Amino acid sequence: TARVVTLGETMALVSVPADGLVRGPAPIGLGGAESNVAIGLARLGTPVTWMSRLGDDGLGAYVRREIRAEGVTVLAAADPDAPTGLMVKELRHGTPSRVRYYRSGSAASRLTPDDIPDELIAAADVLHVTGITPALGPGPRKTVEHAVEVARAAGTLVSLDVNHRRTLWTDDEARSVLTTLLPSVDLLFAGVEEATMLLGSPGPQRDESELGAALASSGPATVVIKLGERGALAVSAGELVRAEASPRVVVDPVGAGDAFVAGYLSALCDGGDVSHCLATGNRAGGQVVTVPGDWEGLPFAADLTPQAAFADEVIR
Ligand code: KDG
Repeated sequence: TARVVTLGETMALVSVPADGLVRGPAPIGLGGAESNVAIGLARLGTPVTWMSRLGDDGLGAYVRREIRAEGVTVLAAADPDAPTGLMVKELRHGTPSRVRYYRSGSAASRLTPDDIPDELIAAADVLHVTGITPALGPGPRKTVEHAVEVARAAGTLVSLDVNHRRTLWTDDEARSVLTTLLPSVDLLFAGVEEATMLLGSPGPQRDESELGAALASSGPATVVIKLGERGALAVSAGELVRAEASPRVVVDPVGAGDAFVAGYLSALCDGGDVSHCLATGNRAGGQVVTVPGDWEGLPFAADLTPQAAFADEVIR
């Protein structure tokens, strides 16, 4: 059985160069916050199931095959009436500058609670969801709310990554939906801007640890504030824990947050304390940004051993 279950939309991904013009043939890839986390967990040896809907089309078959190939259990109906979503990443000097979505009316935007077997959530240690899914439409939103309720009733830990996407919904919509979930969330991940958005403005000026503490008072036992290249902090049971990240050459920052969550959750499933979870998250996030792609650079367990941290020289 899966120790972690997650759900959300995964899209096919096309990357186009600096002038933004699509000229075939372009390589196709895939990405989705929750399947990125699932792939990260699988690579680190944590059994994980990803649930979704895909189109009954070539892109859907491709997405399904790739995620399965990474060792993730995939549970996703092939919808004959709606396509797999697509996103296009525009690159400047090889670095992503903008992501465009072609996902409205996609198969995953038609997710319903019936797509999600309750018993899988109840049997898992962790349910991980993100703020992207409820932004996709009323069905996905109900699906997240239902999954959280089932987890709650079964004693499965509920993990939520805010993952705010302003192209999908407004700050006000996000705040109203996500703050309703917060009392049922055990573990919350947010960036500084996302935390500020959730707390609502105008509000008092808060530093990053005050943001964590303020969100912790709305429900989650642990609030993790992701600080990018500066690492992360957690407010857990009233205690503040910080972990620095090591400097990295950033090639593609997209997916750093998902990698961080994968590292954190895998350490959590292994029984790690908050500071170990933060450190593992930082290391996973630091690895994924060094190569292009949302998830391709996610570490395997061997990459996170203390020896691997110093093995930067070329092996020949
Ligand atoms: O966190 C990275 C994700 O944003 C990316 O892989 C695509 O899920 C995605 C989204 O909705 O932006």
